[in-house]
Amino acid sequence: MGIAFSALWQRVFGKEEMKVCILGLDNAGKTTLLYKMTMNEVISTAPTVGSNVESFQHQNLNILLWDVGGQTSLRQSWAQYYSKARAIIMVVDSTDRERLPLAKEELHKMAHDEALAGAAMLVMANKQDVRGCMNAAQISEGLDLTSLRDRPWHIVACSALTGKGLAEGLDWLTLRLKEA
Ligand code: G3D
Repeated sequence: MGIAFSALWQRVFGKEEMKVCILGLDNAGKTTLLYKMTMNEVISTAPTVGSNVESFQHQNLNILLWDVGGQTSLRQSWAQYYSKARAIIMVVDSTDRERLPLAKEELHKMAHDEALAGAAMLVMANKQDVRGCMNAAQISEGLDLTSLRDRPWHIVACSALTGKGLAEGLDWLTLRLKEA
């Protein structure tokens, strides 16, 4: 399973140097997803970017892993790290009904950030292995994804633990990045 993801990931992003943002509220499963998708072949490059931002290198990719929620005053100084990112992977904890409105707020802040204009947005409705979690349609509605009109977006139901949905998400990104 891991090897397949690593190959897929390489197919998605090709050989050129590229920036990708993985963001979401704390505990959404970003780190687990990152390691699953890259088969642990990821190097932490700049742990001092900020208390809730981590930077990784995987093959030709610069990956910024970012806990969003609050800290608006610091956002400005992070723009240099994420400007010109080609893809945004927003990870949502499908069991966290209470903080879905906060996730929505953060997603739309990113969507309106000029530094990320045009970047493809993949929403990963994570933790689908947990009984009683929200499904992708409920999360899509809660995040008001249909209001995103200036960029391609897609939502997948996934589980970083089982690997379900990861290939589908990466396949979608492959197509979008080829089109761009
Ligand atoms: P973050 O990087 O977004 O903050 P983490 O989130 O990747 O650290 O994950 C937070 C917790 O959620 C971890 O549990 C992790 O194992 C769990 N998690 C991540 N993805 C999934 C998933 O798909 N399903 C389930 N059931 N749990 C998941 P701990 O207990 O280590 O805090």
